[in-house]
Amino acid sequence: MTQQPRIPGSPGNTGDSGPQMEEPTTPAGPLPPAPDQSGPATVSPTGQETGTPQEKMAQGGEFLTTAHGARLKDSDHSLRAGPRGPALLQDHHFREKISHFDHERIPERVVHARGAGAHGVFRGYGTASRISRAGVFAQDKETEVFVRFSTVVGSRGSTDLARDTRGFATKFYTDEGTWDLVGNNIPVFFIQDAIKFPDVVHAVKPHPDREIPQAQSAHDTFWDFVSLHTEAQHHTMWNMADRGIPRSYRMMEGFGIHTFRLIAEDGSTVLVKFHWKPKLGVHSVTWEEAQLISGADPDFHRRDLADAIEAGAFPEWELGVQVFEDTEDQMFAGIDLLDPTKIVPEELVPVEPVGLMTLTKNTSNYFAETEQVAFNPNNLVPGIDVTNDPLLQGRLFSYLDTQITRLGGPNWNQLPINRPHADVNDMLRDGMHQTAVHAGVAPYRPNSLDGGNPFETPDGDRPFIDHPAPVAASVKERALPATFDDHFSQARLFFHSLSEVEKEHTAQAYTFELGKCYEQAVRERQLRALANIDPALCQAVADGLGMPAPKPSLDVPEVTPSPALSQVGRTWPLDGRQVGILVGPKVSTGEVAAAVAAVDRAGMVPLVVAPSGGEAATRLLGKDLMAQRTYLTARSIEFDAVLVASDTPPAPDAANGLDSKVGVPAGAGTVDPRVELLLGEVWRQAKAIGAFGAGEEVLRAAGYLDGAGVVSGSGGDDAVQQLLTLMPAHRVWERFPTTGRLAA
Ligand code: HDD
Repeated sequence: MTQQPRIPGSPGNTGDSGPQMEEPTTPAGPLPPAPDQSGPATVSPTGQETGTPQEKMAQGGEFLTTAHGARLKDSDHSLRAGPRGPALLQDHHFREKISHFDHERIPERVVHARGAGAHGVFRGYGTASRISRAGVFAQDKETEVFVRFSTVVGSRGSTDLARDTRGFATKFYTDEGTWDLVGNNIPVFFIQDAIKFPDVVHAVKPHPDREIPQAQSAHDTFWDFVSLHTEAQHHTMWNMADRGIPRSYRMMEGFGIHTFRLIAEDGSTVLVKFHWKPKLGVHSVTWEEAQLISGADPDFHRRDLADAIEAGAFPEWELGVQVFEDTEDQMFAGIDLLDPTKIVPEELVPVEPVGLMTLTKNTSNYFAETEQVAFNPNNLVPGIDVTNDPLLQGRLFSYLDTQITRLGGPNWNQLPINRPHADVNDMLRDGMHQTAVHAGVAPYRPNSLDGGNPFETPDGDRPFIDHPAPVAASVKERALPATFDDHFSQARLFFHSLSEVEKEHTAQAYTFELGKCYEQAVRERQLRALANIDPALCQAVADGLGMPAPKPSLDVPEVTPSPALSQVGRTWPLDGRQVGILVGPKVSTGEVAAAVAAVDRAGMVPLVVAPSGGEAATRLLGKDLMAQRTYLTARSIEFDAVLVASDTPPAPDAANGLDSKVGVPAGAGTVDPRVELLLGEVWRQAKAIGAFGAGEEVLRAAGYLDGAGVVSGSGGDDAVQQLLTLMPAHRVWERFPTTGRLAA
């Protein structure tokens, strides 16, 4: 595990300007992409690998040119009738430059507009080969993938840490065509029928009059919708729980949500639900952290993903399936497998691992890859098929349709990031942005003029087969089966599977969100829904809102909790976690070096935090250690644990501390106020805290030394070893206050 990535030549991230870089004077070609940033595979629509590495970068040569390749002498001055005269229409370079700029933006996605992507590889375990003929599952078969994680509600420039569902969309570039698994980090959806999708999206998006609030569900229209369409209660419960504010994309589960049908070599079928299990476990931030992050580092998840990949801490997920018999009624233990608002608890049907995905490469161009990638649940390969889930059926129309507006025409499959890595011979022709130069004269079949090409695939050559699933004789009607009617018992099951701390967080989230609603009728209606899910939860939220708790209008059923749904109680690997090491005037550099080495050995990232940066930090730490942060630039949100390695200056250095003296009475306290703020936040965020040497005095003076999850060591290495006993549980859970009202 290496340290935080740094721009070559920079002194670290302390905010200092560092050595001056010389301005290049000799013409040179464009820089190649960074080692982890080679472009996406470019395979032509006829399957040919196209382009030299330079062509793939779409830029070549050492000189600035126009778009048609004429070399340019001056790009800083427009052509004018004399230095004080008007601009001339004939200035082709000006017009081309400005006009292209005017058209640089494409419509952002109507949902999932904000995202981050990465390339990787999926390796099949061979365990699914008995149930699916899809080659991607074959033992040790490696398939390139591109994954895009996203929030749902916010615009492209919104914060990563909104309370929201996260998209988890994976494109498998298989030899047999592209397979897109377009899922979320929550295993259920708001609605049961795709026809309501525009309604739920209109409800959760900002209010149409003033376009407020951005990237939030804490407003009247959202709660109006979910309290009227009670099928949304289960998904909403997951959003209000800690799952709505993940610690990292690397620490989220993913779910295909719908039930899919897998078809084996012999034609037999099973029904499956797909699960992505992160190797690092499922973790969340606290609500306070989420709010701090949204101000201090709105790119938190995006940065975390890119930094981890660049540092070589490649994120991994195991793909697994819950397998069900493909029975006529498509039910399991009373759960309708076609209802996307229901899960099947893992304790009833275990998730069987079928392969491993590793993300190994950052994008080299955000627009070309992450923005232009187009996912489509229609992208299926032989051996994987859809079911009649009414939500999935509607998605099969929407995604294909949406790309035509978003990417400007029907040829979006030809964009490098969307090109299949299998041969394509599709008879689709022309249209906006056609980049293929198709040969032949007969794009129809059968034909005699192009030698009969393309031919239909015979059975032995692995065509896609629409499984001849029987269709029950019925009448045309706008209706869902009665088995979709129970909207509350699984929300209750989820709530009762949480630990007491997680339940408290969930109650607080409901209270916060409903507290942001202005309409009393909306709050009352949502409380009535909560009463049918769990009267104690309803009471806690009603108390928070200062409203009476309604009685349940339905029988509240007994449920058997599913421990797999809680994030508390297990331990997880620490790869890529960040440990802040605070140093001050009386620092022992040898012990700090030992702490840095111990954090590094544990696969984590040490970040040394010094009173100030530049030469002052070098004077303090010597040449072999580097300060990545100062007291001023450090913030609790980027640390998973903090180690206080020495004393801190008793009073802030005015030049560096800016307004940190405000509110601190003269002579008060012996701890630098910025360090006090940091420790206070880290404490409330229930993260492990450690100290050694004079650092213990800092913790004592700040009042934390004897607290839960606070350790001290005899030296740098020992203190890190102590931290390592706490960190695998992710948080010091006992630090969160509980009221006892939700304990049952
Ligand atoms: Fe969707 C994007 C996931 C229901 C219509 N959806 C989109 C993305 C994800 C999902 C992860 C972003 C893909 C990317 O990164 O580019 N959507 C889901 C899941 C659903 C779901 C897990 C339910 C199980 N979606 C859904 C329905 C409809 C849509 C019912 C319409 C009837 N979704 C879209 C869309 C988007 C989209 C409007 C926006 C941009 C895009 O497709 O490419 O077509």
